[in-house]
Amino acid sequence: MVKIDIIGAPTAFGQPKLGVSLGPDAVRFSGLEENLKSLGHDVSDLGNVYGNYKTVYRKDNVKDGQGLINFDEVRDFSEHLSQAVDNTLKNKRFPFVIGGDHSLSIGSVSAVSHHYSNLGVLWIDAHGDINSSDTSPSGNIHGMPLGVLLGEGNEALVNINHKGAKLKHENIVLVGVRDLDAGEKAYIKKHGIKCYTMSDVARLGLDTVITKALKHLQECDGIHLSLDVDSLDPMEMPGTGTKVDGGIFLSDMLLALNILSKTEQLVSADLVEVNPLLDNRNKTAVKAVTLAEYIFGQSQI
Ligand code: Z70
Ligand code: MN
Ligand code: MN
Ligand code: MN
Repeated sequence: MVKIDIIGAPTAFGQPKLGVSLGPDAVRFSGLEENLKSLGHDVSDLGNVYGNYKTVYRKDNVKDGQGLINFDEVRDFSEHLSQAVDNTLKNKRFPFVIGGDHSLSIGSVSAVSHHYSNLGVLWIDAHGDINSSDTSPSGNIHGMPLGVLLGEGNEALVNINHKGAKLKHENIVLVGVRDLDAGEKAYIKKHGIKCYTMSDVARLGLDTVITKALKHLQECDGIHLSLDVDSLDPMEMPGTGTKVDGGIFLSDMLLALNILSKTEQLVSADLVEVNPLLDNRNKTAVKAVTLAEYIFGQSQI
């Protein structure tokens, strides 16, 4: 039995497409809380986190001096989310953060890293999200959370929740990536970051990849899962902002999550980038709930 706090993080400030701020409710309306409860977990839905701004999106996406889009809003939202995640961990509960765009992981992981001195992160995504304000070609902060958490680029983002870098390069594993920018490739190589691309997944199988990833993180005192639904194939998950063909299929992902759910190290998770306005009859949110069930130990028998 896991004591789970569902935390809605409806931020869309990290990217330009409208609709991802509706993700948490689409996932709720697809049965998230009820289904996790029926698996025997103690589940509490804390509702959505909001920052000091009147909305969680902008129609005009404004670049600041450093080329960061909606910087003030992302910083503000990240600080608020990190406080919510901090509280959940203080209460000895599992923060399960539902997005919202992937910039939210700046707030969630910053808080988790304050409670675990050697935190590992399993980042399952079509993208690396390891740009910084220095390397980003777009200025979209949802392409930068790992860079920020590693202490790169804009200092105010790096210092969210508490000062300094939150993660060690050797404590990150990327899985399912198939769309990396040139700067991201160079950064991954330079720092020797463990990265299982989609080709690795195709060759080895996702179950083997996850087993290897867990072995890589075995010394960590906690593991945070950050699961971007665009890691799955667009045929499975049409309701997301940056679709990349050649992704993971649901059956393979469920097997991998089933393996992951068995480790005692898993302490927190994000499920991000569900965009109901881009979806086909809410099927992405419905599958997101299935992913959630498997993260918390659902199996097929
Ligand atoms: C690109 C950038 C990205 C998610 C797109 C794309 C990043 N590397 N991340 N969709 N989830 O703009 O930095
Ligand atoms: Mn992402
Ligand atoms: Mn803290
Ligand atoms: Mn992505």
